[in-house]
Amino acid sequence: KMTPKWWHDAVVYQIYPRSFCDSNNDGIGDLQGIISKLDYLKNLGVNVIWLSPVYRSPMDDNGYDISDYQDIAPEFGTMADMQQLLAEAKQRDIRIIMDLVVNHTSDEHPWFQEARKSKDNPYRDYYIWRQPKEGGSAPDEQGSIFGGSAWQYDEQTGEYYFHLFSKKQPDLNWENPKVQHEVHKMMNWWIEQGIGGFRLDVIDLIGKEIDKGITGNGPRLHPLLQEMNRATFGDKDLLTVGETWGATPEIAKLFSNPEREEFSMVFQFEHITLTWEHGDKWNPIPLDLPAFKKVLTKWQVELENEGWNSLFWNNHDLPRVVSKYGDEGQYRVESAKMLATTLHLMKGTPYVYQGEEIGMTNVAFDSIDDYRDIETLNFYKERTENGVAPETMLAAVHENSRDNARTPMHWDNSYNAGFSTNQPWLQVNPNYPDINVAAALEDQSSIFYHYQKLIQLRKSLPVIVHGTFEPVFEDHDKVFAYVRSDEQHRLFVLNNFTAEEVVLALPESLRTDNAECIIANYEHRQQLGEELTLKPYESFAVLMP
Ligand code: TEU
Ligand code: CA
Repeated sequence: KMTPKWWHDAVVYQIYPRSFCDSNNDGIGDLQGIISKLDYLKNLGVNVIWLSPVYRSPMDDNGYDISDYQDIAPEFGTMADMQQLLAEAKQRDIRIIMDLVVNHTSDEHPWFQEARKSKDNPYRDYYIWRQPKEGGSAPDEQGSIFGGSAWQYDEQTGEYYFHLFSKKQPDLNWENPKVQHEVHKMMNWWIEQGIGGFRLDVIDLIGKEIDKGITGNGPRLHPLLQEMNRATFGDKDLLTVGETWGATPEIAKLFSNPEREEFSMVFQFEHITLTWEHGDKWNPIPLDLPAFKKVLTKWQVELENEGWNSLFWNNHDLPRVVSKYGDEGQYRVESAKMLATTLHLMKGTPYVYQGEEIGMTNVAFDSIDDYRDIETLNFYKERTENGVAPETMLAAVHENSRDNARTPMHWDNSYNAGFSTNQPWLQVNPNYPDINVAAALEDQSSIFYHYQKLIQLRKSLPVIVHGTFEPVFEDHDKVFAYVRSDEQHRLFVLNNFTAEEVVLALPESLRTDNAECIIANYEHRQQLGEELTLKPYESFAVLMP
């Protein structure tokens, strides 16, 4: 059995600072904006905030390109604002997790500015340089995740540097012990500021061995992480969550098995990429529910005693969950609640992405010019130049662009959704008059209160946190159902993932006349007979007597 940790029953709320709340009306969300909404988050019930990057940055990738790890971007505020945020959050028992982006820095980071000066500069080996091939072309065919080559030629010294993301995000050379020490020192500095942990950006890329063509899950990865753990957060009781696109359950155990002393947990993306044809997000395909259930079940079962799951449907890189797996039209409220219940009652630590708790939806701007995300813009250009029809590409953008998640948060029905009185950096979703926090707070049956309830239940019912997970109706193509059990309770969770009524024959073991319904999105159920008819997107959880 696993030693209980504070983050086992925590619920994390992700803030994308640029889009959360703009306190000084320059069109960009900021730290004072976040401080002004802490009471709102307290009311929701979350006890951890994952803050997407707020460090000094030229913002080529909205802060995932850091030019000073120990300072705050002026558009977000100052270090004093950051200290105030930490203190005000602490008063409300909310911990702050910093986003640690150390696979790469900005090309405007002083390390890179030095490194590019000359081949014998002391910082040269902080990054990855290779000579051109004969004739001057890039050292190899490795592509960037944001499109084009992963190699950028640098005039000054006549060599190429390596970047898995934009050319303004050169990869750090983790084979260099100096890089390791600098990063550890910086992490310890943040720990001293009183943070609650780290979310480690694309951390499974730091063990790369590019000359062998290895980027993800390289042979040097786990030794590096164990060293990081020892040198920084290991004895500090912090929450650490690695972003690991390449993780299988086996790999996730390497990261999160407590005995190995690496991370608390990782984000895995296997359920996410099921709607990408051959792993290509610009070729979206419909959700295959049986496959989706199989993946989620596999992760629940396999990490049972040797790891810990993080539970999430969306984040700042992904489309809005209600648009993706639910119904953003007629059944928006029902389906958003169903998805919340499905996620929060599984075993693991749930993450709520800003706006998810009010059922915010994807956005569909008519013109590519209204998009801001570097990945979206790069791929739109690349694919349309290579013959994909602009309409086809725009449809894919509507489906999967990262900007779906990044439109400003809807606070109320005033101009720009109460986010800013000025033109926001990215336009608001035009549906804000209907979908906003003020409206949700006034309606006792809103999605917001459903999330609030789920978060409360996690604090009061240990079976949600530690109970075993057992799938039921495993082969059903419309419902996702499971039973969570511990010595005290048996919790049956049933979710209709479709807009259709579903008639189910319940096995004997799941029938009862007096179930205790703990949450539902239609009427509470007390009797579960032989046959059950579920309404569109109906979802409920009952404690069996
Ligand atoms: O994301 C990692 C990453 O690989 C994503 O860019 C992902 O591949 C893409 O969105 C899906 O198509 C992390 C951050 O979450 C992201 O915001 C950053 O842009 C990226 O790293 C670089 O730091
Ligand atoms: Ca601002």
